[in-house]
Amino acid sequence: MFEKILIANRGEIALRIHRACREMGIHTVAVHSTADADAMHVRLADESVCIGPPSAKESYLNIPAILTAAAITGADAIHPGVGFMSENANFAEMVEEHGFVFIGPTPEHIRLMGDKVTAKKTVKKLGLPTVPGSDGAVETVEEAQKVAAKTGYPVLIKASAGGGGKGMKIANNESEVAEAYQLARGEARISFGNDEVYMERYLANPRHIEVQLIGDTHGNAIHFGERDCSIQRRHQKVLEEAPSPGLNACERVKIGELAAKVIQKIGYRGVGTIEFLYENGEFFFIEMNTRLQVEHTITEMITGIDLVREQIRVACGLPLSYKQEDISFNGHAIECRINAENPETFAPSPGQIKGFHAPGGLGVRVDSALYDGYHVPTYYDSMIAKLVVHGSNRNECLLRLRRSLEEFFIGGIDTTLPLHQSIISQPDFINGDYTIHWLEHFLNME
Ligand code: MV4
Repeated sequence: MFEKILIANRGEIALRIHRACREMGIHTVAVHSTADADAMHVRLADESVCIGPPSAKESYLNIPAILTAAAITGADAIHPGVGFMSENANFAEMVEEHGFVFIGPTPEHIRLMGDKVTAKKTVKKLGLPTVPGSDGAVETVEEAQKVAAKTGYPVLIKASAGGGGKGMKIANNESEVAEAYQLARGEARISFGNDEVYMERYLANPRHIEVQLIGDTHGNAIHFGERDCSIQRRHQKVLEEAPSPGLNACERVKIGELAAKVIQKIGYRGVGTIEFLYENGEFFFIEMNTRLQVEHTITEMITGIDLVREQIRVACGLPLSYKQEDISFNGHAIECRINAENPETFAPSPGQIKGFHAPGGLGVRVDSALYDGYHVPTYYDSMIAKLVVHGSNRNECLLRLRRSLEEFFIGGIDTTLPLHQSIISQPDFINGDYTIHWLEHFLNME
């Protein structure tokens, strides 16, 4: 096993990784910007290295500084966490070239899935249902019009290098195709430096369902069921739950086994998530994430498994500790992402924390790097805490979540705690009756 891991991240996820390391007897190295010298992830780590000024580009995204920090502290491996370097194939390659282990998939697997056209071709060939549309990249307006006529309207034009909704355009009829096609390419070129696009039938009102997976270097791959991530605003997830209130046990097992077979067949090492849109009882693959995700916590709550521990084990070349038949699903879990934002305008609300009380009790987990007196910096993501609640069924989970949100106190700044109170008291949410558009409709009505 590794003796020392450098955690190339900050905030709650750096703490989450540190905790797994501690329990495994692994020493940790924190890296931080000058703005994060007082951060909790720095305080808890065994050692820390300042890697640059506040801007993420010069610190948490600064590859030479991170590699140097790993070298001078004698780390064996680098954990990229979420965001930042976690899906950067070039970084993964450089980490390995410098003699460290990248705690994640191979650079080849990151590239394969980072390109949405090659990802879709790969999973389709291996048996996953995909959205009807173009067979790969669409090179010209004429080709786009042909594909649209065959697929039927509305169609969606998507960037191959995309994800997160950038470079995505809808065409509702033939007259809209040419313009949507050019706009999508232009946006893709500006955002990603790659203007390749592909096309799909536009699904009007789906749920966003993702399957948690892990593969090891011994040919084993298993799934941990799904999460429903439909409650989102502007492609930012707000609340996630597992299992999805929209699926039955039969659908869950079927999609989980199909997804696990894909990562087993490509020889995938590490944790990963296969994302689907789900509409009218049908699944359609959209993307694969080749990293640990923020919302892995709800899967941990219903399975009782430490996913970061398993991720570190497989990166080290050890076999998975579990077989598929060892995984059982117990109860229900919901995660609320608490952001330092105005709960109505979503304007960022950085500043000093004046009073902090986290909820507790049975089935309640708070992952956060906050403390009383801490100054939330302006430079980074606004997520400051995750409230993760487990119950023996969805109703118990909701009652416990309501109680926990009431108990949670974060003073001195605005947070999205009241937004979560409001979401979980809506009848649609209580009934599990929502899709990817529900939150934005709800916010527009208020
Ligand atoms: C779609 C779709 C409808 N039809 N694909 C948005 C970002 C990228 N991850 C995929 N996205 C979508 N792809 C087809 N064929 C609707 C979305 C979408 C979406 C997907 C997941 C979660 C939130 C979303 C919000 C708006 C649109």
